[in-house]
Amino acid sequence: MNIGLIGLRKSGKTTIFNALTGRAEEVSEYVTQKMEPNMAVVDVLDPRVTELSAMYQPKKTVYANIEVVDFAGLSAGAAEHGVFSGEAMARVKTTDALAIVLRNYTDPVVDETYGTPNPAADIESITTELILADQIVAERRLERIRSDLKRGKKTPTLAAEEKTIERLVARLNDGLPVAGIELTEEENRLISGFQFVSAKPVFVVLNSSEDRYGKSAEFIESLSGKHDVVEFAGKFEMELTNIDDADERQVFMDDIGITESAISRLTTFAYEKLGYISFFTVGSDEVRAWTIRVGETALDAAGTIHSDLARGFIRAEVFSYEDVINLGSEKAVKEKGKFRLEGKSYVVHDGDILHVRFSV
Ligand SMILES: Nc1nc2c(ncn2[C@@H]2O[C@H](COP(=O)(O)OP(=O)(O)OP(=O)(O)O)[C@@H](O)[C@H]2O)c(=O)[nH]1
Ligand SMILES: [Mg+2]
Repeated sequence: MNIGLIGLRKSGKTTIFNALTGRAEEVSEYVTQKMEPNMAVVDVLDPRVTELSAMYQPKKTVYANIEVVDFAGLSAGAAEHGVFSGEAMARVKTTDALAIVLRNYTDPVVDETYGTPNPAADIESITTELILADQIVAERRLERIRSDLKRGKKTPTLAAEEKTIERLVARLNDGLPVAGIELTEEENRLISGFQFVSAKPVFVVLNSSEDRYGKSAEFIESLSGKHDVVEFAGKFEMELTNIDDADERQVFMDDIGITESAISRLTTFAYEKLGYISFFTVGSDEVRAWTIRVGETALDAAGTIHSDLARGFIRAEVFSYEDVINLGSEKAVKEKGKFRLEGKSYVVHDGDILHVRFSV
């Protein structure tokens, strides 16, 4: 999974990035020139993988991972000049979801330039920028199509694309994101090349100062039905990453009511809200976690491991993490009749352990 942190300037994206990844990228209250995004890959330290690894004693244990990308800050009015620079835009397109970081801290220097924190106004302005950016792309495309049609280049595909883009433009004009529009498979294919930014799943990261942390129930409530919100005390949590001792870290966290590390809160939140689950493969060589979407099948899971496994898929042997832990061994799982053979269309559950039989 790949999550992009975006937001207005100085919302605290890099601070959050450091809190999540343990990196030490430069954070500054002053305008920075750096345009290229920071990137880091972080293991998802799923305790189930640790347990399975203790049971199977494999040569290698591989956790799932999340890639976090920290983009340069946007300014209001950015859409006109392109919300993201060329390189950043290419990166944005490869993200699975965008986390919109909102500033909920005061700082004398930052406040002087950007005003006192106003997360409600900021979410509006970011959302508007993303929609505007897509509107510009869609309208340009529409003009192009129309001029091609006029010049007699009429093909059924082009005519179909015109219709689809017209619908998108209408929706964007209404201030609504591409995400949420109902499109047929064919329509989706027609527009997939544009990779509209407002088509991406988004959620909000509220970046609160220590003294504001946990006190934004009203604001979070006001976004309900529109955006899911996860709150971080960015600066505080970034500083926590400098403390090596876990118990000591916990003391600080308890102090302001933080239950788990930033990365584990983000991970849990992202899996749940974006609809991801984990399945595992186990053996003496390797115990490994894989990430797929809710509703994906044994065949999709096989393809996630390797395209050969999907191509030559015969059956999947399936049992659950819970069963193997509760019963103590794979042998016991078999004896209790909890070991199943499933076909291609089996919908994989969170915590399933899969062994794919295949032949190519
Ligand atoms: N008090 C307080 N200061 C914060 C917090 N988060 C960030 N800051 C400060 O705000 C300034 C900007 O933080 P950055 O993380 O660099 O913000 P950014 O969004 O990455 O900024 P750009 O990339 O330039 O848009 C720094 O001086 C941080 O120390 C916070 O939660 N509390
Ligand atoms: Mg930054």
